[in-house]
Amino acid sequence: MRFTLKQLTLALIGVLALAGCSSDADSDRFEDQVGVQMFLWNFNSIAQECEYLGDAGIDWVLVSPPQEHIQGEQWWVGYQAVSYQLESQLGTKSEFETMVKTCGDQGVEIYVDAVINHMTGNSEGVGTAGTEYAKYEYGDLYTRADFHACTQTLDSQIADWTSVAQVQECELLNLADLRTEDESVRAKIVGYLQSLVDLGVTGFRIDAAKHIALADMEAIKAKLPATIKYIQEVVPGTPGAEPLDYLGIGDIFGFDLAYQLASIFTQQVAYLPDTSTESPWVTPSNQTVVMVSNHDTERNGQAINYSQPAQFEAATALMLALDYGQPMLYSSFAFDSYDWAPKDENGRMLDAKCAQSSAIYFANHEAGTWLCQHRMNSVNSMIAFRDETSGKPVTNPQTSDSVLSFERGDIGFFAVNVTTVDQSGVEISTGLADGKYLDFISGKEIEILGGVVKTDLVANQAIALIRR
Ligand code: LAG
Ligand code: CA
Repeated sequence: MRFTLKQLTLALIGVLALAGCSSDADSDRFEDQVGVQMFLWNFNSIAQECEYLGDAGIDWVLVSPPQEHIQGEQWWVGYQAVSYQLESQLGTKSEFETMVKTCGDQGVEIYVDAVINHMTGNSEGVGTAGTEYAKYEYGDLYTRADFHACTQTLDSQIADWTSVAQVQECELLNLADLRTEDESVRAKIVGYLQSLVDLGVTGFRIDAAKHIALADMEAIKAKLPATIKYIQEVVPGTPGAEPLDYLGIGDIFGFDLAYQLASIFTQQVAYLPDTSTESPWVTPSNQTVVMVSNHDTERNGQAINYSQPAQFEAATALMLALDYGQPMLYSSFAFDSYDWAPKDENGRMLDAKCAQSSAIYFANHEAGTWLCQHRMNSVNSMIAFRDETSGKPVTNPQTSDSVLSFERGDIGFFAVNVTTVDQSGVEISTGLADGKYLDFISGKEIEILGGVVKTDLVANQAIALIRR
């Protein structure tokens, strides 16, 4: 991440200078980068938002699937690929190119959500670029022989999620499953990914990565530039295809932390998230992209979503305060049913816009509202706190019934009220030196006296202190 004058002004109204802000623009630490998933933001809207994102210290944006897909009013049509032409509900190829360039000028890189495990579940239709298709038949691109004929289950669907063979060769959600073991299929996938690299894309989210055999991922990766980054979506639960198994390819999404954050803030129990790598799905910090939620978990109840704005903001602050993984923020729209998305009559996503102050929009839950969670008040200041405390370990974790706190080396202190009940006169003992500290979130000064931090913490409030 990087600091600009504007960011500092935005985040801390100039007071950061007093705290001795240091720039770490050259930092190579994986944990120092911060991304944001701009779920279904169209390319024009992302391009416009990139100045804000760059100023906020955000390093990359994950864009939703940009390739041709089935038509429909549902949000998920993008996950049913029809061809690899860049013509989608998010915009055209030229709009995509403009976005990559505009964002690049602001120091913001583009990651693409790559749908390469499967094509459509839909039986037939016309794609968003005009390609006529039937399930297993996609013009010149793929025909029946390019898809798995899964023999393990009667209906060709994945039934046993503990069977790697089924998970990788049978159909996920009835979606035509590509024979990624075939050279010809691999070549087409490589061609698609390379075309995006040629347009300036930095990396990929590999959609449904655990449904692609490791050997196939390896072969695809081997044909692409070594500099490309991969963040693989490997949902825990299939022995033999767990997150840890895919580390040789690249990075992994940290679902586990999202689940722990949900449990902390919905059950209102303060504990320090366990990020040790002793379980088969908790991956090492320097290869794990962590999040509070993504587009699936915000709909399936496994993670906190915008319907609990205070918890969502506090969980985001906690994620940024920890030193585990590379955070990916999440930004989305309000919805009133699973399938629904804000589109025009042609099935294109409507432009996304943020209010001057994000908090206004975030409080408005009318379906179609762009929530702009990436503009939450505490995000910029927590990115600044993360920068300040880069490389300093989490130490002295403490919990009471309602408050989790810890220190970051000898300079930072973080505390959050995980409950919806205001707490006044909270006292937390600390090993940090006595003196005046700046709360990056509120911009107010807090004094540590006699080794004790004393503060009020209203419902879900966090403080992030740095010595002045
Ligand atoms: C993913 N990661 O592995 C995406 O994060 C997830 O959002 C995708 O599902 C899934 N894998 C396939 O790429 C999404 C929706 C599904 C939707 C699917 C295909 O969550 O609800 O399925 O995209 O568009 C829909 C219907 C299903 C139906 C299927 C095929 O909901 O009932 O079986 O389409 O017709
Ligand atoms: Ca597969």
